[in-house]
Amino acid sequence: MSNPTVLILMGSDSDLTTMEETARVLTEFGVPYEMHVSSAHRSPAKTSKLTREAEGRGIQVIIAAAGMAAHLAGVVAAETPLPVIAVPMPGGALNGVDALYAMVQMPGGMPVATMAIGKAGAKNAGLLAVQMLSLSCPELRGKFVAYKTRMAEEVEEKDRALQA
Ligand code: RP5
Repeated sequence: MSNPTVLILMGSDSDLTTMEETARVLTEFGVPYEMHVSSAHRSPAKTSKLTREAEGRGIQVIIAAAGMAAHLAGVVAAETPLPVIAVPMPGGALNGVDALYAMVQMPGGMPVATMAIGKAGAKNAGLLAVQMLSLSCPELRGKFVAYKTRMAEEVEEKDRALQA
């Protein structure tokens, strides 16, 4: 996509099925993004280059997804002033709890905004990025408010059906 404002990094192509949920949300809101497989461990130089160059290319939010010993969000946060959203991937012996603990336990001074494990987290990463971008984009804010209104209406419809 041209002029991406969100950069999505994932540690492996095995994370792609989950992270497609983030891409779906950003597409729904019309937010241009760029997605790369880039590992903190297997391709540290590539991860560093993508991260360091991001702000200069107009990226405003970075989303980092990884599983197991999930260092990706932390190493990205170390190399950029941009906000970093972390998504723990399921899989491995501990099915994402390992990644969740790694991401949520960043030491003081180095924040990453950690989402839930798996698809719910991937979806919320997209939505949180939209909220961050909304702070300087009234049109996007309007879309997000409409999204929340729709969600409340859907709950109402389900409750009405239950009461009928
Ligand atoms: C992490 O290890 C990746 O983010 C992935 O979730 C996990 C397993 O990677 P693969 O062995 O499937 O490439 O680095």
